[in-house]
Amino acid sequence: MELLIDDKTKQILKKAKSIVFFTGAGISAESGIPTFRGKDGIWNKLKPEELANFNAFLKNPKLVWEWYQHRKEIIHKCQPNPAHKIIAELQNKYEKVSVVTQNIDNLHRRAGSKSVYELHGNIERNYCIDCKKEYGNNVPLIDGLPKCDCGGLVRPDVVWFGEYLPQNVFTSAEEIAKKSDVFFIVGTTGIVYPAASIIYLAKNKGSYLIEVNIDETDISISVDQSFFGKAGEVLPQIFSQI
Ligand code: BV8
Ligand code: ZN
Repeated sequence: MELLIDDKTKQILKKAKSIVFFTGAGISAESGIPTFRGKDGIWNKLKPEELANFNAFLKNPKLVWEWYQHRKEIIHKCQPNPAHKIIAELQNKYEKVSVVTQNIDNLHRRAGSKSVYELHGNIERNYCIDCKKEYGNNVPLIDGLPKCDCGGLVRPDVVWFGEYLPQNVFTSAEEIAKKSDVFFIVGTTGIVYPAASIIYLAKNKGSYLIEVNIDETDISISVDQSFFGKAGEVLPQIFSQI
């Protein structure tokens, strides 16, 4: 069923110079990557406290490391979907298109997006917890443990619960959110902070907020326009009318 956009939203999107896409796990769902809190969410089976935090890693580095390798294997079998692709294509249509993502799956970059702010890191990157040496996917395993040349443990370069977000990335993401004409919120429950605070910063600075989600969320009450449907279908339909 063709989605209809009201005139006001259409005019705003036609006139926009800078658009930010704030994305969460839902934008990668149609690529085959499970979300966190949906009905098939990964947190339903596993407790984030047991896996996505530094103490869990120190307690059982092999379990946490293998969980990320498993997630990476799934991601490597997946492709960017039409939602990732249209965002990348819009870079040729608008002066400035930026992506502020909570996702660590690297799919926005694989789709061709250039200006990507990864608030929670990237599963393709790793680093030594002692000497901070950076590794790609070529991490030496000693007795099944990811080990640095210096003997330190190597961890995924992702932000775990209780950890600070990369300050430079977060500050830059806040700056572009403040300057955006339109701020899309795509596929996120908007409950993880401080990432979600960027949504309200954009709103307070006068951006036009458009939510794209299959369900209503805590954010729905604060946006100017919600489109309910799958991101891979809704985003192309929106921009085919602009
Ligand atoms: C911090 C990376 C400061 C790792 C992630 C107690 C102690 C410490 C901190 C806290 C605490 N209590 C609360 C906090 C703050 C905590 C927090 O916000 N917790 C939440 C759960 C309440 N935040 C933190 O800990 C952050 N750090 O606060 O540091 C500090 C420092 C020291 C001491 C105190 C404070 C760090 C948070 C980052 C955690 N890392 N990921 C990994 O991935 O393994 S979070 C994880 O959640 C992912 O990044 C994910 O992106 C993010 C948000 O989830 P969503 O993306 O929204 O995904 P979700 O499944 O929830 O929703 C999917 C949505 O898509 C749904 O709405 C669904 O309807 C929709 N959807 C589904 N399919 C589609 C779709 N939409 C469109 N189309 C579709 N096809
Ligand atoms: Zn090291």
